[in-house]
Amino acid sequence: MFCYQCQEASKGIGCTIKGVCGKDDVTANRMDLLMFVMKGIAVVAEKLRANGTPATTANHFITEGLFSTITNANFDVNSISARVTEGLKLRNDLIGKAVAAGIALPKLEELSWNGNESEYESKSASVGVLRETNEDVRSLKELVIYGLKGMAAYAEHASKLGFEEEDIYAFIQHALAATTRTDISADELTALVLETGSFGVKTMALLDKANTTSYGNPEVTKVNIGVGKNPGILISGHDLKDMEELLAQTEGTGVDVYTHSEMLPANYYPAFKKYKHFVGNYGNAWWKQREEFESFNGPILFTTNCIVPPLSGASYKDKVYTTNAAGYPGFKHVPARKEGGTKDFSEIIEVAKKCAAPTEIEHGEIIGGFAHNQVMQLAGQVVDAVKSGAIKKFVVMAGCDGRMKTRDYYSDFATQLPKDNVILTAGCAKYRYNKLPLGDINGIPRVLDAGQCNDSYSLALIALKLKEVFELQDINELPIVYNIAWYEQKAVIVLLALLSLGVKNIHLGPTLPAFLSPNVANVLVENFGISSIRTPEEDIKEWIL
Ligand code: FSO
Ligand code: SF4
Repeated sequence: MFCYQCQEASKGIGCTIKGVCGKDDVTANRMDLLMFVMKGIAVVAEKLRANGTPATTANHFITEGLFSTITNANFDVNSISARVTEGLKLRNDLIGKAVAAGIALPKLEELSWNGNESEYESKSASVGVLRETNEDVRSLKELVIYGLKGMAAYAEHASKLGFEEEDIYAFIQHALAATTRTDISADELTALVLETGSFGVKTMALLDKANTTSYGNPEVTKVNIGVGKNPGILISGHDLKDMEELLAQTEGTGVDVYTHSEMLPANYYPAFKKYKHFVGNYGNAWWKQREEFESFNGPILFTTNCIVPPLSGASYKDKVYTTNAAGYPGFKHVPARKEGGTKDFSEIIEVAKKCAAPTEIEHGEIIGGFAHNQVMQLAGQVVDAVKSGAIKKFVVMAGCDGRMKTRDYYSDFATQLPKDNVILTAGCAKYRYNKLPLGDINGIPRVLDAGQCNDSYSLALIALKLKEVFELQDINELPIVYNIAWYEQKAVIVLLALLSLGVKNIHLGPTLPAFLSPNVANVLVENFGISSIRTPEEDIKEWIL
């Protein structure tokens, strides 16, 4: 195996024996093969679309397939193999259609290879990331692919709510197909990276529309972090449709619902707040799950990543369920909803009824719900605070949390920030400082949480609004510092989206991606001013004071 797609890539180079995330080599290789098959599908789908006969079956196959290869989403080699088998069949069907329509197809192994399951392992060895021998081309191609993975995840969430845009699917397939080209230049690939960012903005906007149309605009909310007396179900991940159906199906059953990690922002939506048995949020970011799932006592539902493999003696491991693209060997998988139907969570509810109520691990409330609509309502107050000098700077600290000790930087940075600075956050990065007593500025909390990582879109809208109010020419003239923490590929699309909006001088940590070759990293430094982080003291001194 060779994988270097996330921030925890071994030694800052890549995982080669087993993933730091827990992914074994066979599963990693199978994912490489799935990528290879999906690239073939993308090549044919693009040709069919250009011929006026879009292959709609490819749309979801590719977005779900990409999602299943995101860090920490799926550890189940059987489910990845099943996708490979289904993908080969789909590709061959599409090739048949293209041939029948007289469409010329390129000569590519991605289109010609047909193996059965016993050959998957041997084939996967030759189709991984290192197949591209030029380090810079590989870096640019993988940067595009990781952006597409994040984009696909967001497109999937939107589609679950009935919101889809054909041009997003078309772009994903076009870009994936472009990575099979051996004649593509570094300049073309660089342009494709930026275009990926633009489509990232479009996809996040679509998901924002899907979420707010379906569940209302997030509003300022105090979220309970303590527990009630009933048994509960803990729901994690990012899929709000699953949240909706779980809340509806648990109502009146005596089973409460709690969010974990990235599902916390579900507490901010009016449509979910109405449920009395929706008690609040339990615990912290994804990487604390081994201890927090133990004390939760009830079953857990993963709607997406980030899964941490349970320890062999974990008491909760028989009570974990996955759904959508997520999977783990031994965890039960809740099947997709049938057209027009709902998912069936009855088994999880029955398991919960037999469990003890959660053990309280903390008490109190955290505040959130500062997505664009809510912040626009407070715009007058915010603008006055900036004009009076009460707020000197905004620091965007969006992105991911992770288990590495180096991420203590973010808590220290937040603690040491001058008191006239406001943190704008989104994603699970917030858990590094959302429970610190950072106070407020004239009633405006010093940590404004917009929501999930995809709600970084809200932060971009807020920045654009401020630019308009202050009549600035350039978004970079605003008193905003970007200090983004990344972990997996959704953060990659958030980063590319910000770059495509013209945001410069983003600080990225805790380390720069292993998949950036020195030359590609240089391009990002020279053209966009991207830099890494140092110590909180040094960074605050240079960026803020
Ligand atoms: Fe975090 Fe995991 Fe949302 Fe990611 S829970 S790390 S960027 O999946 O997607 O912020
Ligand atoms: Fe390693 Fe990250 Fe890949 Fe897992 S996803 S194998 S930790 S680089």
